[in-house]
Amino acid sequence: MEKVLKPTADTAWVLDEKNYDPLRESSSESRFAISNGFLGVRGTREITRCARWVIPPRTYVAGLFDSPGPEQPIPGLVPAADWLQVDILLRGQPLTHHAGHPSLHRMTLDMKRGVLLTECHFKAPSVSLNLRTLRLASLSARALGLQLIKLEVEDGEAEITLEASFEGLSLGLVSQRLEQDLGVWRTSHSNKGLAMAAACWLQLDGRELAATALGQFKWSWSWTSRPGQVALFERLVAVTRSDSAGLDPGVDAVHERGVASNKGWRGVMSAHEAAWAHRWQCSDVEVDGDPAAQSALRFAIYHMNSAANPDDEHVSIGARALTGDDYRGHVFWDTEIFLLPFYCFTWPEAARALLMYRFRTLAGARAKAAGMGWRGALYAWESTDSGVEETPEEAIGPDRKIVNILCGKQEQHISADVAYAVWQYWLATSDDVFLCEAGAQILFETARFWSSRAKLEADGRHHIRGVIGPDEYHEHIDDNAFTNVMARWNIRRALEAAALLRERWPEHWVRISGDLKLDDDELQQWSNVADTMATGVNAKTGMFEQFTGFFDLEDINLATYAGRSVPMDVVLGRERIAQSQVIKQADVVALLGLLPEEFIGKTGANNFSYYEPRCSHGSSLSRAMHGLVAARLGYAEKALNYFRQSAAIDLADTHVAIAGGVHIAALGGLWMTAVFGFAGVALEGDNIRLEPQLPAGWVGLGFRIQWRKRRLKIKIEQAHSLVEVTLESGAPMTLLISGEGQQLSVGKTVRIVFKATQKSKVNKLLSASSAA
Ligand code: IFM
Repeated sequence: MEKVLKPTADTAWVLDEKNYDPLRESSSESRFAISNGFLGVRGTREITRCARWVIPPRTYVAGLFDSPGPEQPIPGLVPAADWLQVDILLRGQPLTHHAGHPSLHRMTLDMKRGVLLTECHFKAPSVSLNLRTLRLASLSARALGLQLIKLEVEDGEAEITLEASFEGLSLGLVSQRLEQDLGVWRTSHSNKGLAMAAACWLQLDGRELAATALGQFKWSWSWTSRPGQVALFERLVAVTRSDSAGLDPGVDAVHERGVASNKGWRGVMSAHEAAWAHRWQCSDVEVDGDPAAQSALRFAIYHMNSAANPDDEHVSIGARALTGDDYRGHVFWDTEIFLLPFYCFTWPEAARALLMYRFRTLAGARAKAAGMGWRGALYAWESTDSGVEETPEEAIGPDRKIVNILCGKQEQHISADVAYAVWQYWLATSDDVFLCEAGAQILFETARFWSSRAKLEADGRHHIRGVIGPDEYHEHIDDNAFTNVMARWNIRRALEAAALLRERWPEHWVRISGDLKLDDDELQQWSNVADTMATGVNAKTGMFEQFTGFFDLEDINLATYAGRSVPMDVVLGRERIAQSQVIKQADVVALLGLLPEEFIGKTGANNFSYYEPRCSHGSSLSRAMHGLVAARLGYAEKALNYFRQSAAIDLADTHVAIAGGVHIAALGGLWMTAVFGFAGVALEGDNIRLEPQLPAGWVGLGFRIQWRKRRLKIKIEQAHSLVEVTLESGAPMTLLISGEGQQLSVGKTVRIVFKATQKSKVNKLLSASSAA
């Protein structure tokens, strides 16, 4: 066991925290969370679980949503019992961590292996002990959790007791069956089933010790210590969820526990490590020359690989994944816009499952649109398992006053964001089966929504009034450029999909158009709406007005508020900020990030220059999007700054405390900035291109991506402007590097000297002049 309890030696793969600071614990618990997309466990320390939590230990089960009751009607993830509870008693006194205690307290997230390790040294009167622990949520068998503890007596003799238990057995769930090592529960309102089956063992100096006491999910062992003695504790838990009232999840949990017990912890561990090795092989990004950026990317990729489950099409990834309580597990545009790119290019199976979740929640989206008087599908701004809108209508503002939240009604760009992700997935994977069976319907229903939502007015244009764009500081706005241009794009892709289906898969077209009652007249109407959509762009300058009247609002110089410690809406107040050009997060800049082709020539740079200084980055998503766009524009150093600031949100607690979970969208944005920004990977119709522009300190950048059933390994070397590409599997292809087509065939490595493009030269000049 010794070996597995030690972290990977290469520090670029580990996140370490030494000492114990109760004030920082809840942030660390988010950072150090382990997850496999089904089970998520916060990094709460195993022992001394008393009177020290800001947030109780949490084990989340994806999709286990329930509404607690009339006083809290909005559903959220119901935590499962905490299966890691351990008390170690020395002569009846529990071991506890103390702040400032000279004992060693080390917590290490071994990202390479997907395990959380702790190491502590305790010195009690006349006994000293070393304690090492490991926990994992198995990536190879998602129902399984494993906990290992090694207790080594350094010196002294004492009566030791190790008590293992489950805590919170009846919190928020109705128990149906509680046996010694099996629990079956139901959620009170949504009627979902949860089961947990556990097994524990303890070995003393290599011999199994019988438990001295047993209770409901409780095991206890006692012995007398002597120097050099080693106790090894092992706990397996199998967790299952059932969504239908008739299915007993206990049967599966017992089965999974049996399979795992037969394999033993070594078998569970090695299958889990192999699964992580595979994930890293597909998704690692190596940065040469910038260790901080390397660590940030590993952390981001670790959490993204932890967040997804390709085997469950009924769940998606919440804004804090399975790492914290904030937003109650609700799913936002964060998933489609900030995470899907990573999955499309490194784990298409996970991307597909996430999009299938949107397909399976189409009914909720249709109902929302119909309820508001429109046709088609308007996705929930905050979505759980049903697809019904779950955004709370009120919240307590920073001034302790009740604030109305309008996003659930007005932040409608979500429908275009989902459609965008569908199309990107299809372009990246050429998964025609998905397009025919699910994607096309999403495209059609969202296009139908926009075509009924946009209204033709006297100026001959279609307008979308009364929305909120990504910048949530301005409500009830008209013709938000992001929303309208994305809506137009959504409609046009739906028309393209209709034409494709008709031509290539007529039987699917007949089925879908029949089911949706979609005819040529309606397609023509969509086309008219798209062609006459108001976009707020000035045809002469290419400047987008964020929404009608934005340019007339008070222009506030944000530089004068540098160093503030609270968001700008708190500084200025809601009323004033709504009357100003101060924006919460990338809005026109987000449009530039998603649809750069809508910005001709220098207009991308011009729009960026206008909106960037007006952005207060009140959302954790904002800097990531600015980083991506800045990198694409060739402002590599500015982009790197945004990259570092985004990384600091979770790694240095710079946003607001991250006790509520990691900001998974910002983490997705780090990957996008590196791969789409600095490496310049982009989809271009039936092609994929690379346009590297690395920041000065980055000696090299290496990564793998998948594209249309092919695997590519890419290495960029700054010093020689060299790109090395190997097609590792799949059919021959052409890769565009700095605009020139390179032929790739399996096994051959192509080395190309790339030229700084005209665009990047121009932008470097612009970047230099704006810095001056
Ligand atoms: O989706 C975001 C939104 O853009 C800003 N507020 C937080 C949400 C969840 O991350």
